[in-house]
Formats: sequence, structure tokens, C-alpha cells
Amino acid sequence: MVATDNFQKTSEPARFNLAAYLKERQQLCDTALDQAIPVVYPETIYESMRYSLLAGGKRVRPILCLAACEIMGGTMDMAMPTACAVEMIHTMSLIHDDLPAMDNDDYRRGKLTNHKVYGEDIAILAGDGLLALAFEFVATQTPKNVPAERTLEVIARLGKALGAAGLVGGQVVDLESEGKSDISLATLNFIHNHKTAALLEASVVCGGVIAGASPSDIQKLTHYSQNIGLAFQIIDDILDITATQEQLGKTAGKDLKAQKVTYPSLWGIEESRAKAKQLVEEACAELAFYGEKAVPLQAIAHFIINRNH
Ligand code: GRG
Repeated sequence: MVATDNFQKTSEPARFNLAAYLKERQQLCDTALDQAIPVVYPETIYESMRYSLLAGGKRVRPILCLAACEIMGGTMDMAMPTACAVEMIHTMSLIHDDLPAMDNDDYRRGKLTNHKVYGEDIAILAGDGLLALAFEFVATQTPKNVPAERTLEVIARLGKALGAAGLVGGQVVDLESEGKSDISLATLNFIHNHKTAALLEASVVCGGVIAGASPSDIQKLTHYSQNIGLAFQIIDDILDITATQEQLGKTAGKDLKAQKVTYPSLWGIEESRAKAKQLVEEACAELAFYGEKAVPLQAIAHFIINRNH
């Protein structure tokens, strides 16, 4: 098997070239995202939106969306507008998260943050622009072979995942928890199930919806994505401690400095890693029903816990 070095650390599915798979799909997503935002008047806002959207990033969410569509019998073309939309939403949440009023970060994806380059006013508007475009893009670019009611369901699910019942709600509780050392595991889980897992879940489930997945398929995709969503965040917390700024592309060690309650601060690094591994194993088992077709989603789940950035 050829794959990233890190990918080989756990008992991942064999005979699947994950590195090549991710590279191919990252390139497809990058091209589609590049084409989604031409620079027209007023140039500043389009340049600012493109600056963060095309700054790199692993493209985990769009790749999950495409893979979920394929496992359910759809094609990448059917899901590409939704895949672009989830990356636009993710990027806008990073731009707003980095603002001085929130996390106040100077670096993201290895570059200066949006507000450091364009100013806070334009950075807020770039986030707003990306958010609006995400919905317009799904509504106007989803190909005609996807029934309109599926597209409508995608729009509703995305709205729910990023609003007060999802990312926004998670971010609010995270802000309210700042500086408190007595945050419970239930609160920590609430924050990350909303801030991180909700969009990963929507990415996967919307891919399935586009392909016409049945309610029982949607249930399996939901369980898979909730598990990898939490595992993703546990690893994110560990990397904040163990990885360098160069690896992360953003300031490292921020949680420790802010004395933030995280999974490793509650459980320690090794137990956190073990929990993430267990969540990924449960996620993979959820898809065993689909046999060989599930291999890409299972391999991505392993990548999520074995990544170093
Ligand atoms: C969605 C309307 C709306 C507002 C945003 C600021 C905010 C509300 C929410 C914060 C959400 C947030 C920043 C969650 C963190 C998620 C996370 C683990 C990000 C890192 O994702 P990676 O590792 O990053 O996939 P790359 O750069 O690879 O894409």
C-alpha cells in the first residue's frame, strides 16, 4: 500500500492508495473553488475571499462529501457544488474565528490571517460573502440530474449545521467557557459536537442526500460522521500541544497558554489518542455493511487520527 507515512500507524484498510486519492481530490476541489470566485469589481472583497479559500487546507470536508455521494451510488459531479459550499462555510468560520473579537490569531493555513492582510472590516465581509455564496452555489450549480428536493434538503441541512443549532452555538459556548477551569466533559462535548462535528456531519450526510441515500443509509452516515467529528477535534487538541507552528500553519500551544479545557487536559494525551482511535474504529464499523465501497471513507477516518497537521 502506498500512503502517507502517518496513515500507516493504525490498522487501516489495505490496498488503498489514500495519498493519491487525497491528492487527486484536493486538486479537483481546489480547481472548482478557484473557478467559483472570479475577481470582479469591487476587487478587494473577491481577493479577500479567495485569499483564505485558496490558502491551502486539507479539504477534508469536501473530500468527505464527494466520497459519501459516491458510496451511495452518486457521482463526484453531482456533489461538487455542495463540496465547494462546505469548504466555503468552513473557511468563513476560520476567518471569523481568527478575528480579534474571537480567537485573535495572526496565522492560518501558513499565512497571515485574513484580517491581518485586509483589515477586520473586509475580513468580516469576506466571511459573509463566502457564507452567502455557499448557498447560492448549491442552489444554482447542482447539476440537473439531482432532483430539486434533494438540493433543497442539502440547503436546509447546511443552514442547520452552521447556525445557532450548530457551529454558531458551539462557538458561543466556547466563548462563554473562556477563562473557566471547571468546564465539564458534557460542555466540552457540546462545544465540539457543534463547532467541529456538525459541519463534518453535514458534509458527509449531504453527500449521501445528493445521491438519494435511504433513511437507513443516512443513519449510518450520521453515526460515522459524528464519530469522526469528535475524533477530529480530539486530535486537533493533541496537535495544539505536540505539533509546531510550521506543521499546523497557525499558532501552536494556544490552548495551554489560554489554560483552556481540552480533551488532553481532561484525559491526558495517551488516553485522548486511545479515545480518538476507538471513535474511528466505531465509525469504520458503521460502514462495514457497504463492503469494499466503504474503503475510502474508512481510510479518511484513519487519516483524521493519524495526521500531523
Ligand atoms: C458559521 C455563520 C458561521 C459563523 C462562524 C467562528 C464560528 C462561527 C465558529 C468557529 C468554528 C471553528 C473555527 C471550528 C474549528 C474547526 C476546526 C477543527 C478547524 C480546523 O480544521 P482543519 O484542520 O483545517 O480541517 P484546514 O485548514 O485543513 O481546512
